[in-house]
Amino acid sequence: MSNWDTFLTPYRQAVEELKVKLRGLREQYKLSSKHTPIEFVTGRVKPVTSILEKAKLKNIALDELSEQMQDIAGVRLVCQFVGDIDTIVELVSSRSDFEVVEARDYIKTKKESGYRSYHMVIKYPVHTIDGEVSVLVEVQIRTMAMNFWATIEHSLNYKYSGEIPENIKKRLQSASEAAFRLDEEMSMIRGEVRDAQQIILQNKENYQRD
Ligand code: 0O2
Repeated sequence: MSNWDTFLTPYRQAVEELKVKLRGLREQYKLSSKHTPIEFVTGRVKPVTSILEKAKLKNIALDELSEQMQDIAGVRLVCQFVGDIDTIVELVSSRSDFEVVEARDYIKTKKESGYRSYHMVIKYPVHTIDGEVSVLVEVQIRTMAMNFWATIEHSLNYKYSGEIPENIKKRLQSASEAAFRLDEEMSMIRGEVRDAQQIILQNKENYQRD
């Protein structure tokens, strides 16, 4: 096993455990008659090449990675409505199995790129054969519209190695505003959408029972 494998093992475990726990919340909401604020959950451990690139860019010494790089482990919670984000923030904040150490609200204050998302950094305890180790995990919470935008922008950043041409940057900023308006519009008809989803869910259950 390489040193990187040893270093990343608790991060991998944290991501796997958190995915199970957060998906469990979604299942509980689905079983109740309440609207689920969690549409889907994903998670990843940053690849070593990206860790090294970010460390270089941010001047982080390799022996300080665990304290200074907060997103080596990341989980993402994607929801339907902007209002769901507050519910998820409350759910995450009220847990006793980890501690929230920081929060960054890129929805109230979007990034220059047009990026919107709510980030929380948590200290998550992992039980290893050598005892308990706490690792930092970045929890990103965003709507499907914000996620669509961020995914496209991330691919373009990759394609242009972080140097997206000015005209495409402008388009992305205007697409970010369009995504924001879509979120606003959907929030206005949230009640209608929820009723429709409830009916669809009930019909599915009937279909399964027949
Ligand atoms: P990856 O591939 O997702 O791992 P910084 O990296 O300077 O923006 P910091 O302090 O590391 O800032 O933390 P922050 O702001 O919470 O951002 C970390 C992660 O948020 C990023 O990880 C992205 O996942 C996401 N993010 C932040 N800004 C943007 C943006 O403008 N566009 C998109 N698409 N995502 C963003 P990484 O390391 O960039 O990459």
